[in-house]
Amino acid sequence: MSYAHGTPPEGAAADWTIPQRWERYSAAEHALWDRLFDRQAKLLPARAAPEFLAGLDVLRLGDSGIPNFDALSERLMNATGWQVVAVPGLIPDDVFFEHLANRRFVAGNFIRTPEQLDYLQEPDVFHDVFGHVPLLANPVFADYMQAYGQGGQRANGLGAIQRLARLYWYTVEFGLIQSAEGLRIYGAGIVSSHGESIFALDDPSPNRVGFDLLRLMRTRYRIDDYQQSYFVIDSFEDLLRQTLETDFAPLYEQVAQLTDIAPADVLPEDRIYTRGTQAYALAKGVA
Ligand code: HBI
Ligand code: FE
Repeated sequence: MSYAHGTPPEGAAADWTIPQRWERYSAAEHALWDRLFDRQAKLLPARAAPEFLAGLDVLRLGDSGIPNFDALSERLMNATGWQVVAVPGLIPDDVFFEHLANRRFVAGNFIRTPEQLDYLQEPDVFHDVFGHVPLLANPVFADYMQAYGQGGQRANGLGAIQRLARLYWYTVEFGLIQSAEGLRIYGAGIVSSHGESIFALDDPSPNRVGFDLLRLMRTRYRIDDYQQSYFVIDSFEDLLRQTLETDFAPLYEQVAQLTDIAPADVLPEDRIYTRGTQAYALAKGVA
């Protein structure tokens, strides 16, 4: 269910949280988590950022079954002072930002059906917990997420949420990072997707472009298929430093004066890792 506007649904608190009700998951739902987990666990050691893999270990996400948010929050609290709280689905932007600004990550408490193994429209517990929570055990990324929440609260007052949302999309959801072993994935939308975990690193179709905040905030994104461009950060320290040092208000004004960039476009000034063929997107008739 989607709750983009309005008041919290029946049974939810004023901040839109609900009890996880861990005891209500069926054996089949726990087994589906295990199946999704095992599939990604095989793929990710050679592909995901070392910081993500370390988070899986520290938080013991490999233990069988859908994680209990209370036990998970205790480990996460010890690592970086973050918690995981349950919500029924998408929540309003201002409520979402308020949680992040206070180091609370909101996670859907439901799990996809077996028919939705590879694609779903609303973030479920596997996307939210497996995809997002491991990096919250990393102190630098943990600070970045809080800074994003605080930035969201300011963007709200400046009418700039759509611009700032692009930063979340191209880093937190679909980011790539340079590592000693070459390019690695860290975005939650990639690491929680079997297909995109391969596509984002290995497919010749998408562009892979060096992170540039102004350029990124001009770039539209697609929500219905694999990305046509990915942005590569040098390190989480660099990402955090840039977002803390940048004064976003003038940046939003600058972006407003410039044209949007289409998801597949490459600019002369881009720092290009891969110039994509866009063959995948072209075959689907979208590029
Ligand atoms: N709600 N549950 C949930 N999860 C999100 O990722 C989310 C949301 N509401 C709003 C929102 N994201 C956006 O504001 C940001 O991605 C920018
Ligand atoms: Fe997400």
